[in-house]
Amino acid sequence: MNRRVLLGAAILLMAAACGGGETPAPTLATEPPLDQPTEPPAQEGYQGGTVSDGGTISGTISYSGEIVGPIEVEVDKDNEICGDTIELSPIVRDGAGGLRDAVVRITDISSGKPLSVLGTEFVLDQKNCVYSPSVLIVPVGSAMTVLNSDGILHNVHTTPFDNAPLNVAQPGTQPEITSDPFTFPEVIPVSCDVHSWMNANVLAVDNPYAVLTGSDGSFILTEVPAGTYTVEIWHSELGIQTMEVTVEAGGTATINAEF
Ligand SMILES: [Cu+2]
Repeated sequence: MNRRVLLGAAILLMAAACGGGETPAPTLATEPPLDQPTEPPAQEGYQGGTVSDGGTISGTISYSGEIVGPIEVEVDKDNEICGDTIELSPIVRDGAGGLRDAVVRITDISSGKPLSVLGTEFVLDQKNCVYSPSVLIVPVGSAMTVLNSDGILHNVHTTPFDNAPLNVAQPGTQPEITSDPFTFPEVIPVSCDVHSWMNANVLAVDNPYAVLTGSDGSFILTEVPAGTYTVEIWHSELGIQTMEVTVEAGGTATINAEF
């Protein structure tokens, strides 16, 4: 190898080391460190705290349409636990028309009482091959515990859009499983792949102003900071109604809505 070739190779090596001829900027010891955040900025979300002079939203949700059912489903497996028939009542109301198991919730509130007022444990039980409760409200950040009180195989299957799905066999020997924590507010259907009639809904909510109507269709949301809000009324079979409600400090706003 002659001298000329060696020189050429040295120039090529230098060019490669310098990234094609660009000279890297020198790093000075006195240079201040770059102010780069190592964690993503805090997400904008609901702020829970003390509510002073809050108001109340209360009322009754009713249903005036036709009642379908109860629907009798013939049980074709696990009869010793599930029975021979299951009665499904998708819409339940009392004699005055009060609609049970509707969810009344504020959808656009950014601060108020803490999320923890919804509870600390959110449990869906499987008992005699029926989910209990049929509607479960869970705050985002919390998980759902699914119990198997039956001691037979169930397969818990959720079908969310935005949250992590759950699709897991729960044999009789496994009395309890836990979902991932919910991260987005949405309605999440739950079903069992073993027993086709088993259905429930989880309502993941991002604020604590969400409540199920009682057997007479009544509900109450307390400690609502004064303001104007969008209230959504959801029922698994009847859909959604929304309305605007203004709550005065210390006052009561009434919602009497009908499906
Ligand atoms: Cu099942």
